[in-house]
Amino acid sequence: MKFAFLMGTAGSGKSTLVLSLRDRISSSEVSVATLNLDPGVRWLPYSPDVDVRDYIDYDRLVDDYKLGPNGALIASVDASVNHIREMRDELDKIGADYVLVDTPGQMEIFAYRSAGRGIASALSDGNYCTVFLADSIFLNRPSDFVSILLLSYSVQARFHAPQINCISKCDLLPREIYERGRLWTEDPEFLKDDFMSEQMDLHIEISERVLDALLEMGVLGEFIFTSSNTGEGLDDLYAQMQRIHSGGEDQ
Ligand SMILES: Nc1nc2c(ncn2[C@@H]2O[C@H](COP(=O)(O)OP(=O)(O)O)[C@@H](O)[C@H]2O)c(=O)[nH]1
Ligand SMILES: [Mg+2]
Repeated sequence: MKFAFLMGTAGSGKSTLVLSLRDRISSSEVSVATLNLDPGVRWLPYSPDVDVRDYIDYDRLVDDYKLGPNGALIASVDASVNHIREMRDELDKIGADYVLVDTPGQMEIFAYRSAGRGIASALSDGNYCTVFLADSIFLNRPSDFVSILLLSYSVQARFHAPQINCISKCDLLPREIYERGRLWTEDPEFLKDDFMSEQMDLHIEISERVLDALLEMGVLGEFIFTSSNTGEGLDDLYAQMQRIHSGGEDQ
């Protein structure tokens, strides 16, 4: 069983991608299970095969401990560590080839708490990759894109797992921004030029060295442009998952 943990800022399209990717890669040869790890979510676009909400009662935590929404989410994610075995048993019964894991809407609650990485490695026996979704709104300005590169790197640094980076919801991008984003992701020099001119316009100097360091570390790497609406990039995303998990084979 191979796991892919989807992560990204709130609204970046994680839950929707779980649905569209599952539908794209399930076939007679490849079985896919879905796991929801967002204890506070009210509605999901798919019906998860395994659901942390069966083990954690978010509303009760709010009532019993008089917690606000964020406090209750943090307590819920921490408490889900106690149910890893049961969730894994459920997944073993299903016996899917791939498990697509949906994480809490606000990524910091999973990505930046040690419970997140603990859950990922214990559930999967270390057999997992992370899929980072950079919302396409981050292509509007070069500095927005550099900030999402930093976020992508910080997820990679926390999880130490192979990571696939995507620009999500790319169907929403005007053609011009889409094309410019492609140039940025394919050739760092374009990104650097646009970023430096923006910094000059804004009269601020963060930067050249920060961007150079990111580029040197290879953070830019490959970005797959994906859309759950049109299906763009989903085959590429699956191909990457296969490469990571088993050298290109399905099983
Ligand atoms: N146009 C477009 N909208 C999307 C896409 N993926 C998700 N959305 C919408 O973006 C919003 C947030 O998506 P959701 O999957 O809940 O994001 P999450 O918070 O990361 O799980 C919802 O209204 C989705 O319908 C996409 O590929 N294209
Ligand atoms: Mg979600």
